[in-house]
Amino acid sequence: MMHVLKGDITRLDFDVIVNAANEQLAPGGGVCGAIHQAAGKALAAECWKLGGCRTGQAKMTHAYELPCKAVIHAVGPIFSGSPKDKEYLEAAYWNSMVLAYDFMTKNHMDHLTLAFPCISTGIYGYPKKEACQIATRTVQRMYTQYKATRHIDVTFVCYDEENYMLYKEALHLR
Ligand code: AR6
Repeated sequence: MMHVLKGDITRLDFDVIVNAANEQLAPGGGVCGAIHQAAGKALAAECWKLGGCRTGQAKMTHAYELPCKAVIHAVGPIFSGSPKDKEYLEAAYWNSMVLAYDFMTKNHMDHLTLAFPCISTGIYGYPKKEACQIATRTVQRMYTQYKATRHIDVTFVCYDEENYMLYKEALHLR
């Protein structure tokens, strides 16, 4: 199932939250800055050891002082207008789901709650409507293709009203 929530992703006691990270996995601004701030300095230290993450890829860390169990750092594209943008944004969502599924399997969980921010739609400038379509379609494609991932409950956590309205519409919640 896919859900939508308006608010601050760092406050959620979900199993796993996703961070809209950069290729250096450095604590930046936006949701990334908020996640690092709430997790404490140990998160940046672990991220630093991972040696970066390419656009479209994702890596998992501990959650430290955050209320969730783990964090997936997914790097979305910096919007440029090239067809590659869509490919990279899809990959960021897809690869995050793969990691979440691995986490669920490794920890013998039969159900997992996963929260996504609206990756790339802030500092990276991705048009929000297109990004919302890509995010919801990619998760739906994952559910259809890999039936096992149905046990991952995905919540899109929107910080701004525009994204919140877009996701409600995309998920037919209005
Ligand atoms: N909870 C949920 N969503 C949030 C929060 C929050 N606490 N704060 C902001 N957002 P952005 P990007 C929303 O800029 O575009 C960072 O410096 C925000 O409204 O955080 O992928 C990284 O280190 C927007 O809709 O991420 C990278 O360098 C969404 O999160 C770069 O920015 C994403 O906005 C990544 O840029």
